[in-house]
Formats: sequence, structure tokens, C-alpha cells
Amino acid sequence: METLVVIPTYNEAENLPPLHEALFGLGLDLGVLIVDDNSPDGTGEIADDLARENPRVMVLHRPGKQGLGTAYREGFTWALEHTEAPLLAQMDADFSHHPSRLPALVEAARSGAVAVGSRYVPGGGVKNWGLGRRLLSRGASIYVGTVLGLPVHDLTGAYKCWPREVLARLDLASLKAGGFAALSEMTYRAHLLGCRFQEVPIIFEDRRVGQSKLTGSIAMEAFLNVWRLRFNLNYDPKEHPPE
Ligand SMILES: Nc1nc2c(ncn2[C@@H]2O[C@H](COP(=O)(O)OP(=O)(O)O)[C@@H](O)[C@H]2O)c(=O)[nH]1
Ligand SMILES: [Mg+2]
Repeated sequence: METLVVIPTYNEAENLPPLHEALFGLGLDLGVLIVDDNSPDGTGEIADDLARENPRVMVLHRPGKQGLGTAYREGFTWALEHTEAPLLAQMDADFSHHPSRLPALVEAARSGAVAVGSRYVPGGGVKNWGLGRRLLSRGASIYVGTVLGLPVHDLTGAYKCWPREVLARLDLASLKAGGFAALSEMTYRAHLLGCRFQEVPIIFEDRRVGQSKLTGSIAMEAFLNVWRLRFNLNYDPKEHPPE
């Protein structure tokens, strides 16, 4: 398997089967790792059914809702230990991250770059967002990028593809953030390692069904975490040289 895609789920029963179908219809050499937090709507059982039918599907069950940052982190940690996939991708389950862009992300990561799905490069964008939401999202990326000096235009997204060697050097166990702040924390560490980023334009669409789990407190964690990263970094790239 060339690419293992880590997908966190919480109440995505309606999205998971069509997402599964779309991903395996891409013609890529894929595996999928679903990280479900005991979703009340039965997403975990649906994931188990898919895994029974399709040996390329794996499922991690966690006992309760622990946040999307830790779901990605545990998924990647498991993937590094249990698979040899040279590329590890991440995406949300709600079709905000359209499966049709995965081949472009994989292609970019094959060159050794950290491939970042980006709304804020030519060809990228958002669909059906009001002005307020656009400004908030764009502003958040500019804020994070400016404070941390990152050469990436979209810093709040979770649609990415990582070369395995890069992820292995990020020391996932010591990531501090549990919510979606973990996403920019990983990007920051990759930058400190001197990694090259390649932004792949994506059009971000709101979820078709189900509800967002992004809350004010998770957003606040993300807002404050940037300063913690800037001034109190518990990560030294020199301790994580290439293998
Ligand atoms: N395992 C797990 N997945 C989560 C959790 N919170 C959100 N997700 C998943 O993470 C992805 C993004 O979450 P979503 O609620 O769509 O956030 P939004 O896109 O920022 O509104 C979706 O696939 C969710 O099902 C969580 O606590 N645990
Ligand atoms: Mg979403």
C-alpha cells in the first residue's frame, strides 16, 4: 500500500460509506484507517462492517470523544507502527475534503514535500461561506502564519499528505494540543525540521450531512496555542535527525 489515509470520525454514519466508495474508486494504492470515538450514531460499527468487506480498511476504536487532534495523532502513530506505507494522508470524513483532490496531494508528497490542501492559493477556495466566516478563516491562517513564520497559506486545514519520514520525526507523542490546534502544531514542527511544503489547491465545501464538532473552546485553544508554540516549544528538531 502506497498511501494510508487516516480519517477521524465522530457521528459520520451517513458520510462514511459514500466516502469509502469514493476513495477506493480513485485508482490509488490506498489503505484507510478510521479512528472512531465511540460515535453514538453507530459510525464505529459501520467502520467495522467496511473493514470486514475490505481488507484495506482498518479501524481504531477509542472509548469516547477525545478530540480530532488526538485522533489524527493516534492514527498516525498506529500507522507508523503497524504499516510500511511510504505516504500518510489525513482528511475529514464529511466531504469538506473532496476525495477527488487526494491524487494531487499524493503526487505532491511523492516528491518528498509535505502536501497541504490549501484554500488560499490560486485555484483554491471555499463554497457557500458568508463574508464573516471567510474573514475569520483567512484571518486565522494569516495570524498563525505570521506568529510562527510559516510559509504556508492555509494553516487551519486537515487535508494533507505526509512523507512517512517526516511524520516519524515529528515526535507525535509530545504534541501538546488535543483539538484542531494540533494541525498547525504539526506543520510548525515540520517547518522547524526544514521540510519543504507544497500547497495543493482545494475547494472546501461545508459538510453535506451531520454536524460540525468545532466549538468555541477548541477554537480558543487553537488561538492561544500559537503563542505557546512560539515561546515555549517542547520540541528540538536536532533531537530528531533523519534516519
Ligand atoms: N475521532 C474523532 N473524530 C472527530 C472528533 N471531532 C471531530 N471529529 C471528526 O473530525 C472531522 C472534522 O470535524 P468537523 O466536526 O467536521 O469539524 P469542522 O469541519 O471544523 O466543522 C470529521 O471527520 C469529524 O467526524 C473527535 O473528538 N474524535
Ligand atoms: Mg467539517
